[in-house]
Amino acid sequence: MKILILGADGYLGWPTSMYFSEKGHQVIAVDNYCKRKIELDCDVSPLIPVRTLEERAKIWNEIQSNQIEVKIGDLQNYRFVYDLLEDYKPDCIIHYAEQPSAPYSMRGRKEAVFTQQNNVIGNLNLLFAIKANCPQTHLIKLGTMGAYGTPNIDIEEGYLNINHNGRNDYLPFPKSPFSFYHLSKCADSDNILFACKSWGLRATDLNQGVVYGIETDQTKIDKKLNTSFHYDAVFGTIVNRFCVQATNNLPLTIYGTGGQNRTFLNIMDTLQCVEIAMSNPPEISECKILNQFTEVFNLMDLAEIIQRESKKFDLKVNIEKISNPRVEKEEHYYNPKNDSFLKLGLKKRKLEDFINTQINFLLKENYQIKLDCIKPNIKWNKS
Ligand code: USQ
Repeated sequence: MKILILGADGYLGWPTSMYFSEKGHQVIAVDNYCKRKIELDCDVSPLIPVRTLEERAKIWNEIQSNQIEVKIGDLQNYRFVYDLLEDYKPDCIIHYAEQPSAPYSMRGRKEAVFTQQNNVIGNLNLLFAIKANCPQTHLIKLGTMGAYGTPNIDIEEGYLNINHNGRNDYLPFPKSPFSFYHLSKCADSDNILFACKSWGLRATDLNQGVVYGIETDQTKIDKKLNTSFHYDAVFGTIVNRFCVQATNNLPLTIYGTGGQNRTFLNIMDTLQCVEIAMSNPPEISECKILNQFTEVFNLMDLAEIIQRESKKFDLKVNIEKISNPRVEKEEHYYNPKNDSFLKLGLKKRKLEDFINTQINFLLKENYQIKLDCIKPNIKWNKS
Protein backbone atom coordinates (compact mmCIF):
# COMPACT_ATOMS: atom_id res chain seq x y z
CA MET A 1 0.00 0.00 0.00
CA LYS A 2 1.15 3.56 -0.65
CA ILE A 3 0.93 5.41 2.67
CA LEU A 4 1.46 9.10 3.29
CA ILE A 5 2.41 9.84 6.89
CA LEU A 6 1.90 13.48 7.82
CA GLY A 7 3.72 14.72 10.91
CA ALA A 8 6.40 12.06 10.46
CA ASP A 9 9.04 13.84 12.54
CA GLY A 10 6.94 13.60 15.72
CA TYR A 11 6.65 11.26 18.70
CA LEU A 12 4.15 9.03 16.88
CA GLY A 13 4.85 9.89 13.24
CA TRP A 14 8.39 8.54 13.08
CA PRO A 15 7.66 5.18 14.77
CA THR A 16 4.61 4.83 12.48
CA SER A 17 6.76 5.49 9.41
CA MET A 18 9.24 2.75 10.36
CA TYR A 19 6.49 0.33 11.40
CA PHE A 20 4.72 0.42 8.04
CA SER A 21 7.96 0.55 6.06
CA GLU A 22 9.15 -2.62 7.79
CA LYS A 23 5.89 -4.29 6.80
CA GLY A 24 6.69 -3.63 3.14
CA HIS A 25 4.45 -0.63 2.49
CA GLN A 26 5.62 2.34 0.43
CA VAL A 27 5.98 5.14 2.99
CA ILE A 28 6.20 8.84 2.19
CA ALA A 29 7.04 10.72 5.40
CA VAL A 30 6.09 14.41 5.55
CA ASP A 31 6.73 17.12 8.15
CA ASN A 32 7.13 20.90 8.44
CA TYR A 33 9.39 20.74 11.56
CA CYS A 34 7.07 23.12 13.42
CA LYS A 35 7.37 21.19 16.69
CA ARG A 36 11.13 21.74 16.66
CA LYS A 37 10.54 25.50 16.32
CA ILE A 38 8.13 25.46 19.27
CA GLU A 39 10.69 23.53 21.33
CA LEU A 40 13.18 26.34 20.72
CA ASP A 41 10.57 28.97 21.50
CA CYS A 42 9.68 27.29 24.83
CA ASP A 43 13.29 26.30 25.62
CA VAL A 44 12.46 22.62 25.97
CA SER A 45 14.00 19.65 24.19
CA PRO A 46 13.44 15.91 23.92
CA LEU A 47 15.20 13.80 26.55
CA ILE A 48 17.31 12.09 23.89
CA PRO A 49 18.51 14.30 21.02
CA VAL A 50 16.54 13.50 17.87
CA ARG A 51 18.12 13.52 14.43
CA THR A 52 16.16 15.27 11.68
CA LEU A 53 13.58 13.30 9.73
CA GLU A 54 15.86 13.26 6.69
CA GLU A 55 18.78 11.92 8.77
CA ARG A 56 16.70 9.21 10.43
CA ALA A 57 15.20 8.14 7.09
CA LYS A 58 18.74 7.92 5.65
CA ILE A 59 19.84 5.67 8.52
CA TRP A 60 16.70 3.54 8.10
CA ASN A 61 17.22 3.29 4.34
CA GLU A 62 20.79 2.07 4.83
CA ILE A 63 19.66 -0.87 6.95
CA GLN A 64 16.34 -1.70 5.31
CA SER A 65 15.61 -2.62 1.72
CA ASN A 66 12.24 -0.88 1.80
CA GLN A 67 12.95 2.86 1.66
CA ILE A 68 11.19 5.74 3.42
CA GLU A 69 10.89 8.83 1.23
CA VAL A 70 10.86 12.23 2.96
CA LYS A 71 9.11 15.45 1.93
CA ILE A 72 9.44 18.63 3.99
CA GLY A 73 6.49 20.99 3.69
CA ASP A 74 3.60 22.64 5.46
CA LEU A 75 -0.05 21.62 5.17
CA GLN A 76 -0.97 25.29 5.52
CA ASN A 77 0.60 25.78 2.09
CA TYR A 78 -2.21 24.42 -0.09
CA ARG A 79 0.01 24.21 -3.19
CA PHE A 80 2.37 21.88 -1.33
CA VAL A 81 -0.53 19.64 -0.27
CA TYR A 82 -2.16 19.58 -3.70
CA ASP A 83 1.15 18.75 -5.42
CA LEU A 84 1.91 16.06 -2.85
CA LEU A 85 -1.41 14.30 -3.36
CA GLU A 86 -1.33 14.76 -7.13
CA ASP A 87 2.16 13.23 -7.30
CA TYR A 88 1.57 10.28 -4.98
CA LYS A 89 -2.18 9.59 -4.96
CA PRO A 90 -1.78 7.53 -1.76
CA ASP A 91 -4.06 4.63 -0.80
CA CYS A 92 -4.00 5.79 2.80
CA ILE A 93 -3.07 9.02 4.61
CA ILE A 94 -2.18 8.92 8.30
CA HIS A 95 -2.51 12.47 9.57
CA TYR A 96 -0.62 13.39 12.76
CA ALA A 97 0.64 16.75 11.45
CA GLU A 98 -0.72 18.92 14.23
CA GLN A 99 0.58 21.02 17.11
CA PRO A 100 0.02 18.42 19.87
CA SER A 101 0.43 20.31 23.14
CA ALA A 102 -2.55 21.51 25.17
CA PRO A 103 -0.34 23.69 27.44
CA TYR A 104 1.33 25.39 24.45
CA SER A 105 -2.08 26.28 23.02
CA MET A 106 -2.97 27.93 26.36
CA ARG A 107 0.22 30.00 26.61
CA GLY A 108 -1.33 33.10 25.04
CA ARG A 109 -3.13 34.53 22.01
CA LYS A 110 -0.25 33.90 19.57
CA GLU A 111 0.05 30.25 20.53
CA ALA A 112 -3.73 29.62 20.51
CA VAL A 113 -4.01 31.20 17.05
CA PHE A 114 -1.01 29.25 15.76
CA THR A 115 -2.43 25.97 17.09
CA GLN A 116 -5.84 26.45 15.53
CA GLN A 117 -4.48 27.85 12.26
CA ASN A 118 -1.86 25.11 11.89
CA ASN A 119 -4.22 22.30 12.83
CA VAL A 120 -7.57 23.38 11.41
CA ILE A 121 -6.39 25.03 8.17
CA GLY A 122 -3.82 22.30 7.53
CA ASN A 123 -6.53 19.67 7.89
CA LEU A 124 -8.94 21.64 5.71
CA ASN A 125 -6.33 22.03 2.94
CA LEU A 126 -5.77 18.29 3.16
CA LEU A 127 -9.49 17.55 2.76
CA PHE A 128 -9.71 19.79 -0.33
CA ALA A 129 -6.55 18.21 -1.78
CA ILE A 130 -7.97 14.71 -1.22
CA LYS A 131 -11.21 15.71 -2.95
CA ALA A 132 -9.28 17.11 -5.94
CA ASN A 133 -6.67 14.37 -6.34
CA CYS A 134 -7.54 11.07 -4.65
CA PRO A 135 -11.12 11.03 -3.30
CA GLN A 136 -10.97 7.27 -2.72
CA THR A 137 -8.04 7.49 -0.29
CA HIS A 138 -8.60 6.44 3.32
CA LEU A 139 -7.83 9.32 5.66
CA ILE A 140 -6.82 8.19 9.15
CA LYS A 141 -6.80 11.24 11.38
CA LEU A 142 -5.45 11.42 14.94
CA GLY A 143 -8.05 13.03 17.12
CA THR A 144 -8.22 13.06 20.91
CA MET A 145 -10.29 11.63 23.76
CA GLY A 146 -10.06 15.11 25.23
CA ALA A 147 -12.62 16.26 22.68
CA TYR A 148 -15.35 14.68 24.84
CA GLY A 149 -14.16 16.27 28.06
CA THR A 150 -15.41 14.58 31.21
CA PRO A 151 -19.22 14.40 30.83
CA ASN A 152 -21.43 12.97 33.55
CA ILE A 153 -22.66 10.28 31.13
CA ASP A 154 -20.95 7.31 29.44
CA ILE A 155 -18.76 8.35 26.50
CA GLU A 156 -19.78 6.53 23.32
CA GLU A 157 -17.67 6.35 20.16
CA GLY A 158 -18.33 9.56 18.26
CA TYR A 159 -22.11 9.40 18.16
CA LEU A 160 -25.00 9.27 20.62
CA ASN A 161 -28.61 8.13 20.42
CA ILE A 162 -30.64 11.08 21.64
CA ASN A 163 -34.28 11.18 22.63
CA HIS A 164 -35.47 14.76 22.91
CA ASN A 165 -39.06 15.90 23.36
CA GLY A 166 -40.33 12.55 22.14
CA ARG A 167 -38.13 12.36 19.02
CA ASN A 168 -34.96 10.30 18.43
CA ASP A 169 -31.80 10.92 16.46
CA TYR A 170 -28.27 9.53 16.23
CA LEU A 171 -26.02 12.58 16.49
CA PRO A 172 -22.34 13.45 17.01
CA PHE A 173 -21.45 13.06 20.70
CA PRO A 174 -21.39 16.49 22.43
CA LYS A 175 -17.90 17.96 22.64
CA SER A 176 -16.59 19.65 25.75
CA PRO A 177 -12.81 19.93 25.37
CA PHE A 178 -10.08 21.01 27.80
CA SER A 179 -7.96 23.50 25.78
CA PHE A 180 -7.57 25.46 22.53
CA TYR A 181 -5.53 22.50 21.27
CA HIS A 182 -8.35 20.05 22.01
CA LEU A 183 -10.78 22.53 20.43
CA SER A 184 -8.73 22.46 17.22
CA LYS A 185 -9.23 18.69 17.10
CA CYS A 186 -13.00 19.16 17.52
CA ALA A 187 -13.05 21.55 14.55
CA ASP A 188 -11.04 19.02 12.50
CA SER A 189 -13.52 16.29 13.36
CA ASP A 190 -16.48 18.41 12.28
CA ASN A 191 -14.75 19.31 9.01
CA ILE A 192 -13.88 15.68 8.27
CA LEU A 193 -17.41 14.46 9.01
CA PHE A 194 -18.83 17.19 6.78
CA ALA A 195 -16.39 16.38 3.93
CA CYS A 196 -17.30 12.69 4.09
CA LYS A 197 -21.02 13.44 3.97
CA SER A 198 -20.80 16.16 1.32
CA TRP A 199 -18.08 14.90 -1.01
CA GLY A 200 -18.13 11.15 -0.47
CA LEU A 201 -14.68 10.99 1.14
CA ARG A 202 -13.89 8.25 3.65
CA ALA A 203 -12.15 8.74 6.94
CA THR A 204 -11.40 7.20 10.31
CA ASP A 205 -11.16 9.68 13.16
CA LEU A 206 -9.19 8.19 16.05
CA ASN A 207 -9.99 9.72 19.41
CA GLN A 208 -6.78 8.80 21.14
CA GLY A 209 -5.99 8.88 24.85
CA VAL A 210 -2.70 9.85 26.50
CA VAL A 211 0.19 7.90 24.96
CA TYR A 212 3.21 6.67 26.92
CA GLY A 213 6.37 4.79 26.02
CA ILE A 214 9.84 5.46 24.75
CA GLU A 215 10.61 2.51 22.50
CA THR A 216 9.02 0.50 19.70
CA ASP A 217 10.35 -2.62 17.96
CA GLN A 218 11.78 -0.39 15.23
CA THR A 219 13.43 2.27 17.43
CA LYS A 220 15.26 -0.62 19.14
CA ILE A 221 17.00 -1.53 15.86
CA ASP A 222 19.42 1.40 16.18
CA LYS A 223 19.75 4.09 18.88
CA LYS A 224 19.92 6.74 16.17
CA LEU A 225 16.32 5.89 15.22
CA ASN A 226 14.89 7.11 18.54
CA THR A 227 11.67 9.06 18.70
CA SER A 228 10.99 12.47 20.26
CA PHE A 229 10.36 11.73 23.95
CA HIS A 230 9.43 14.69 26.16
CA TYR A 231 9.28 15.03 29.94
CA ASP A 232 8.82 18.83 30.16
CA ALA A 233 5.53 20.48 31.11
CA VAL A 234 4.85 21.62 27.52
CA PHE A 235 5.08 18.44 25.44
CA GLY A 236 5.61 15.73 28.06
CA THR A 237 2.53 13.66 28.81
CA ILE A 238 1.86 12.47 32.33
CA VAL A 239 3.23 8.89 32.33
CA ASN A 240 6.39 9.85 30.47
CA ARG A 241 6.89 12.77 32.86
CA PHE A 242 6.31 10.59 35.94
CA CYS A 243 8.85 8.00 34.76
CA VAL A 244 11.51 10.68 34.22
CA GLN A 245 10.67 12.28 37.58
CA ALA A 246 10.86 8.91 39.35
CA THR A 247 14.27 8.10 37.89
CA ASN A 248 15.68 11.55 38.74
CA ASN A 249 14.80 11.65 42.40
CA LEU A 250 11.98 14.14 41.82
CA PRO A 251 8.44 13.95 43.20
CA LEU A 252 5.62 12.95 40.84
CA THR A 253 3.74 16.17 40.05
CA ILE A 254 0.00 15.62 40.46
CA TYR A 255 -1.97 18.64 39.25
CA GLY A 256 -4.71 19.32 41.80
CA THR A 257 -6.28 16.46 43.74
CA GLY A 258 -5.34 13.72 41.27
CA GLY A 259 -9.00 12.68 41.10
CA GLN A 260 -8.96 13.26 37.32
CA ASN A 261 -9.54 10.16 35.17
CA ARG A 262 -8.00 9.77 31.73
CA THR A 263 -7.58 7.11 29.03
CA PHE A 264 -4.13 5.72 28.22
CA LEU A 265 -2.28 3.51 25.76
CA ASN A 266 1.22 2.35 25.01
CA ILE A 267 2.95 3.83 21.94
CA MET A 268 3.10 0.32 20.44
CA ASP A 269 -0.66 0.06 20.79
CA THR A 270 -1.00 3.32 18.84
CA LEU A 271 0.77 1.52 15.99
CA GLN A 272 -1.46 -1.53 16.43
CA CYS A 273 -4.62 0.61 16.40
CA VAL A 274 -3.60 2.57 13.31
CA GLU A 275 -2.88 -0.71 11.52
CA ILE A 276 -6.27 -2.13 12.56
CA ALA A 277 -7.94 1.08 11.34
CA MET A 278 -6.10 0.79 8.03
CA SER A 279 -7.20 -2.82 7.57
CA ASN A 280 -10.84 -1.91 8.21
CA PRO A 281 -11.49 1.09 5.98
CA PRO A 282 -14.81 2.91 6.01
CA GLU A 283 -17.23 2.92 3.09
CA ILE A 284 -17.40 5.86 0.70
CA SER A 285 -19.05 8.82 2.54
CA GLU A 286 -18.48 7.19 5.91
CA CYS A 287 -16.61 8.78 8.80
CA LYS A 288 -15.79 6.11 11.39
CA ILE A 289 -15.04 7.44 14.85
CA LEU A 290 -13.12 5.10 17.14
CA ASN A 291 -11.99 5.64 20.72
CA GLN A 292 -8.32 4.66 20.82
CA PHE A 293 -7.12 3.63 24.27
CA THR A 294 -6.48 0.48 26.26
CA GLU A 295 -6.89 1.52 29.91
CA VAL A 296 -8.49 4.16 32.12
CA PHE A 297 -6.65 5.48 35.18
CA ASN A 298 -7.33 7.87 37.95
CA LEU A 299 -4.20 10.08 38.14
CA MET A 300 -3.53 9.35 41.81
CA ASP A 301 -3.76 5.59 41.14
CA LEU A 302 -1.40 6.08 38.22
CA ALA A 303 1.13 7.88 40.40
CA GLU A 304 0.90 5.08 42.97
CA ILE A 305 1.57 2.42 40.32
CA ILE A 306 4.69 4.27 39.20
CA GLN A 307 5.76 4.77 42.82
CA ARG A 308 5.31 1.03 43.48
CA GLU A 309 7.15 -0.06 40.33
CA SER A 310 10.01 2.37 41.13
CA LYS A 311 10.46 0.68 44.51
CA LYS A 312 11.51 -2.49 42.66
CA PHE A 313 14.52 -0.48 41.44
CA ASP A 314 15.23 0.79 44.98
CA LEU A 315 13.93 4.23 44.05
CA LYS A 316 12.14 6.12 46.80
CA VAL A 317 9.56 8.23 44.99
CA ASN A 318 7.28 10.84 46.54
CA ILE A 319 3.99 12.06 45.15
CA GLU A 320 3.44 15.82 45.32
CA LYS A 321 0.06 17.47 44.75
CA ILE A 322 0.70 20.88 43.22
CA SER A 323 -1.70 23.67 42.39
CA ASN A 324 -3.45 22.73 39.14
CA PRO A 325 -2.31 25.02 36.29
CA ARG A 326 -5.29 23.80 34.23
CA VAL A 327 -9.00 24.36 34.45
CA GLU A 328 -10.43 20.84 34.56
CA LYS A 329 -12.71 18.77 36.80
CA GLU A 330 -10.68 17.09 39.50
CA GLU A 331 -13.42 14.72 40.70
CA HIS A 332 -15.81 13.35 38.10
CA TYR A 333 -17.65 10.41 36.55
CA TYR A 334 -15.77 8.81 33.66
CA ASN A 335 -16.82 5.85 31.57
CA PRO A 336 -15.52 5.95 27.99
CA LYS A 337 -16.17 3.04 25.57
CA ASN A 338 -13.60 1.47 23.26
CA ASP A 339 -15.56 -1.56 22.06
CA SER A 340 -14.78 -1.01 18.36
CA PHE A 341 -11.06 -1.68 18.60
CA LEU A 342 -11.60 -4.61 20.94
CA LYS A 343 -14.05 -6.16 18.46
CA LEU A 344 -11.54 -5.60 15.66
CA GLY A 345 -8.92 -7.59 17.58
CA LEU A 346 -6.87 -5.05 19.57
CA LYS A 347 -4.55 -6.90 21.97
CA LYS A 348 -4.06 -4.56 24.92
CA ARG A 349 -0.72 -3.97 26.59
CA LYS A 350 -1.14 -3.21 30.28
CA LEU A 351 0.69 -0.24 31.77
CA GLU A 352 1.49 -2.21 34.91
CA ASP A 353 3.27 -4.94 32.92
CA PHE A 354 5.23 -2.48 30.88
CA ILE A 355 6.20 0.44 33.06
CA ASN A 356 9.24 -1.28 34.59
CA THR A 357 10.77 -1.54 31.08
CA GLN A 358 10.47 2.21 30.69
CA ILE A 359 11.92 2.89 34.16
CA ASN A 360 14.75 0.46 33.46
CA PHE A 361 15.51 2.14 30.12
CA LEU A 362 15.67 5.57 31.74
CA LEU A 363 17.89 4.37 34.60
CA LYS A 364 20.27 2.59 32.25
CA GLU A 365 20.69 5.47 29.85
CA ASN A 366 20.83 8.13 32.56
CA TYR A 367 20.15 11.10 30.27
CA GLN A 368 20.63 14.66 31.51
CA ILE A 369 17.39 16.45 32.27
CA LYS A 370 16.71 20.18 32.49
CA LEU A 371 15.21 20.72 35.92
CA ASP A 372 13.61 24.07 35.09
CA CYS A 373 11.19 22.60 32.55
CA ILE A 374 9.57 20.11 34.96
CA LYS A 375 7.28 22.55 36.82
CA PRO A 376 4.33 23.75 34.72
CA ASN A 377 4.60 27.47 33.95
CA ILE A 378 1.64 27.84 31.61
CA LYS A 379 -1.61 28.57 33.43
CA TRP A 380 -5.08 28.11 31.91
CA ASN A 381 -6.50 30.86 34.07
CA LYS A 382 -3.95 33.64 34.44
CA SER A 383 -5.78 35.60 37.15
N1 USQ B 1 -1.12 16.04 34.67
C1 USQ B 1 -0.65 15.95 35.98
N2 USQ B 1 0.69 16.09 36.18
C2 USQ B 1 1.57 16.27 35.17
C3 USQ B 1 1.10 16.37 33.86
C4 USQ B 1 -0.26 16.24 33.64
O1 USQ B 1 -1.41 15.76 36.93
O2 USQ B 1 2.77 16.40 35.47
C5 USQ B 1 -2.57 15.86 34.42
C6 USQ B 1 -3.27 16.94 33.64
O3 USQ B 1 -3.74 17.97 34.48
C7 USQ B 1 -4.38 16.16 32.94
C8 USQ B 1 -3.79 14.78 32.71
O4 USQ B 1 -2.66 14.70 33.58
O5 USQ B 1 -5.47 16.02 33.82
C9 USQ B 1 -3.31 14.52 31.31
O6 USQ B 1 -2.39 15.53 30.93
P1 USQ B 1 -1.26 15.23 29.83
O7 USQ B 1 -0.36 16.42 29.79
O8 USQ B 1 -0.65 13.91 30.03
O9 USQ B 1 -2.12 15.11 28.49
P2 USQ B 1 -3.02 16.18 27.72
O10 USQ B 1 -2.60 17.57 27.96
O11 USQ B 1 -4.45 15.84 27.99
O12 USQ B 1 -2.68 15.87 26.19
C10 USQ B 1 -2.09 14.64 25.76
C11 USQ B 1 -1.41 14.89 24.42
C12 USQ B 1 -2.45 15.29 23.39
C13 USQ B 1 -3.53 14.21 23.34
C14 USQ B 1 -4.13 14.00 24.72
C15 USQ B 1 -5.12 12.87 24.81
O13 USQ B 1 -0.42 15.90 24.56
O14 USQ B 1 -1.82 15.46 22.14
O15 USQ B 1 -4.55 14.62 22.46
O16 USQ B 1 -3.07 13.65 25.63
S1 USQ B 1 -6.36 13.17 26.01
O17 USQ B 1 -5.71 13.52 27.28
O18 USQ B 1 -7.13 12.00 26.11
O19 USQ B 1 -7.12 14.31 25.55
